Amino acid sequence: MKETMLAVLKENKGRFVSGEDLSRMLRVSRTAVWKHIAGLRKEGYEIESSPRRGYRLIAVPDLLLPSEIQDGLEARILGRQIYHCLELESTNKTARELAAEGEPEGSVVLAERQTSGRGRLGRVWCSPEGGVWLSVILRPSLAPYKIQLITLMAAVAAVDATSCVTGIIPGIKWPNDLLVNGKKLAGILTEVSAEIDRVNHLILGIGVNANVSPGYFGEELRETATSLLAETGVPVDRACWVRAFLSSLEGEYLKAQVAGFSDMLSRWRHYSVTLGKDIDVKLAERTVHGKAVDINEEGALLVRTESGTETFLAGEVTLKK
Ligand code: BT5
Repeated sequence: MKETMLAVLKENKGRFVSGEDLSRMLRVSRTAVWKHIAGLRKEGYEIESSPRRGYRLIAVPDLLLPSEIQDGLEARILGRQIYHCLELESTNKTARELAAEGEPEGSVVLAERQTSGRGRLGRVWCSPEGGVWLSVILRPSLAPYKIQLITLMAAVAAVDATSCVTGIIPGIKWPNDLLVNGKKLAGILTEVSAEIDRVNHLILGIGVNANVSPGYFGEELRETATSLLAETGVPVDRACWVRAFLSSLEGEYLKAQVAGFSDMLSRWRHYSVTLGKDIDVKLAERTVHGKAVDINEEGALLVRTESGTETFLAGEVTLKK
């Protein structure tokens, strides 16, 4: 009901809609209209009311509210259900809990800030207000050794979303970073619950420094991180970014189910800033130096070293100058 009322107010943006018209259109009492208006105001919508003329929408809040994302969302499975919180420890953690309770594929968890955002290997992910901190629950019929492909797919979708909203085309650093001018704009964390031969569910988490002010980053990140705000000089429409991301991700996901991942992998290669470069791959027990030559059909990185070509499914890549 609240969503329908919001849609009516949006259609009439700038114009008053009388309480009587709203109650007639929505088939509810005037008191109910008033209550829903109060609910929308509580969410941050600025709505002017006039005793004679009714209600008019002045401004929508700068929050990633489900109603804002779903308005114009082209994806049908991803984002069908969206959970939004002002603050969470980690959207991946919440999504994991939901998935374990049987939450269907496609549900999305968003937070305005995370108090315990995580990167790979338990590293801290800095998640202040202004970013996009998002997790999607997927239930792909995929062998566990292929889940890296979902990380690569998310990176391609994030490039699509960023170029659609800002015109900037980030580079993808294998396996999970989006870079702009050599600095990290976004990171992806894919976590999986699996049996030996099949995936139960997968949590695809992505963090994008959308409108994070460059001054926010502490000393450690100042040299290595960037944001869309820093790169463009203007705040971006975060809801629009999320819509574009979910639509592109769903497109790639459905395409892969029918035709496999080869098209996505070609797109990944096109945006890669890793292939063709001299790199170090840091593993728990050693660091390998060589030239990144390709990725294989499982998303693993092929590196030509002095002693032959090695294949890496995980690892920390440093690009050499
Ligand atoms: C990643 O890990 O890049 C994965 C980040 C995933 C974050 C999302 S946000 C939504 C969801 N919920 C979560 O709790 N996580 C996911 P990794 O490759 O391990 O990189 C981590 C490193 O990036 C850190 O050690 C820092 O050096 C750096 N870093 C931390 N915060 C950053 C930020 N906001 N921007 C750029 N770099 C950052």
